[in-house]
Amino acid sequence: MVNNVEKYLKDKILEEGSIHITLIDPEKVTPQSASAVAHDAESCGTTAIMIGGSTFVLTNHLDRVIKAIKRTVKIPIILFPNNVSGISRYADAIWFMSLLNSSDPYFIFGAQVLGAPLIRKFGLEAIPLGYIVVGEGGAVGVVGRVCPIPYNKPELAAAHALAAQYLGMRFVYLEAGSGAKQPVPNNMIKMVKDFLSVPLIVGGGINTKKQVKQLVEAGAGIIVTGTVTERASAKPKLRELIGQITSR
Ligand code: 1GP
Repeated sequence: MVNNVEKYLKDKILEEGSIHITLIDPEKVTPQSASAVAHDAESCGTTAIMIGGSTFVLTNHLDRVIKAIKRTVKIPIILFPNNVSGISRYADAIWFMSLLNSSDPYFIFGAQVLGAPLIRKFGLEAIPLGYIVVGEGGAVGVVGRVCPIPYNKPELAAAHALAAQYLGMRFVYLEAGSGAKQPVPNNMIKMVKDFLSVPLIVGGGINTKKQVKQLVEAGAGIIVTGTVTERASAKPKLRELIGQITSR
């Protein structure tokens, strides 16, 4: 078990330059299939497992999925909640995230107020994260009532990211939306990274080794992939994408 997940992630980024995290959507898995994916991902060199999706999941099911993963892997499990219902006592940590470009205060600070006492009660490690949606935004764009940052406005992404850092958030996540046609553009990553001293997480629509290479070169500290794990033949793809990071 990892005691301090934030330190573990930051140490890994320092050691390896960039790392990979596997995202599992609890709504799309059974406890058995989730632990199989987590096992494959761990064996390919992923650094942690994130658990979250954009729609509603029953707490009972979420708990069972996390417990099954926990029995299978040693790497930490970090909640990536879309709402208070995405909190489980069985995880190791939670991204304590604010959807910075939502037009609804609930997703910026409301859900956080409701969730904070629960996080304390469960003894979860809370890691503050500024979450920014760019481009189409996919389901999170709709559910989170986002005012998305256009792909051709990297300076707006950089301003949001810098504001997150000045507010004390210790990670920034640029999200293109799960299954996005295009990942976050490389020039946007570069500009955001130039502004930031905290680690930059990038996710959404990442499918190829070439994309991973370019995103890492542009400055992504953490690459998140989710949809690729939902395919029947996920392991070779995971090996290919994670291998692009670990083999550098
Ligand atoms: C979504 O960024 C993540 O929150 C992962 O996106 O499912 O497209 O890999 P994909």
